[in-house]
Amino acid sequence: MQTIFQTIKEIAIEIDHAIKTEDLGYSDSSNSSGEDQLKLDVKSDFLIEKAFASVDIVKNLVSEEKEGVLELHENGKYTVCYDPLDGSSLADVNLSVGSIFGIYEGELKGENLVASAYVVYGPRIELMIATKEGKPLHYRAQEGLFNFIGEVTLNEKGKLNAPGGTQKNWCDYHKTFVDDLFAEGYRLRYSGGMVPDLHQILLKGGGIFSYPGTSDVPNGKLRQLFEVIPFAFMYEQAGGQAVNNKGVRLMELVPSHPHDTSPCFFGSNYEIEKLKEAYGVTA
Ligand code: AHM
Ligand code: MG
Repeated sequence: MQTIFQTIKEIAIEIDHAIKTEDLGYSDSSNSSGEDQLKLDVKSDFLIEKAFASVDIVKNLVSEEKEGVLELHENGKYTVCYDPLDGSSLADVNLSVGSIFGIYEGELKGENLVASAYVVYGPRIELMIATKEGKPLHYRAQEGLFNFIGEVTLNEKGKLNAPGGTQKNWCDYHKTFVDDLFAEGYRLRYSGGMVPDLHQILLKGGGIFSYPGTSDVPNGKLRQLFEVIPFAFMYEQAGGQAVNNKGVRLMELVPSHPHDTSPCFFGSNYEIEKLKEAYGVTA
């Protein structure tokens, strides 16, 4: 597993360099979710595939930017599911973007995720790694090397509210839930990049990030294998919770297709319990 983390560190430095130096425009292709791909999406995907091609323990790759499963090493043990450049449409306005990695052993479902990691490309490059051994580990790059900053723990309750999805298509009880948080004094923090938004909540001690199902997109936008499950694991290891609109742990998701999405809510305990009450799904 350490080989995979080391590879992610090397990938992070390369993608960061591409973001800082390459063309920010669109390519002439679209991905499996029907979204136009930026040249940087394609380049980041290429860099990740190239890097894992020499890591024998990686059996398969599943990418947000590829249709199916790519077999790398027949005798490998793990499948790495990744979003090469999440929030890439924010690169041209110079906001932070990220890469997300879920490492699975066996069938691709939440309970088979064994580790996750994400990289934030901001003013600095940061990396968070979570395994079953304990709290997420936070690193920051300096001159190409990743220095360990510390373990990350969520407080029971935070102050930040990151409400995603098109507001006019929210259901009434979701709108009431979001309004109630603001009435309690929560502050809005939503950049449009789930990596920096969820990273901020983790490092500032807590709050909630939501991307609900809406009337136009009932299963939400965020993809289970590359986005939802890796961050659900990260939040649970930090002492928080991550659930869907039924109050079910996102770690219990079983996608039927690599690009399946799910409504998702990640936060510290107070906010997620409040969410379950608002959605009428308290056990
Ligand atoms: P992407 O993988 O195509 O970049 O989309 C995922 C991103 C998330 O980072 C972010 O939370 C969400 O899309 C923002 O969507 P919206 O513009 O609907 O708020
Ligand atoms: Mg994404």
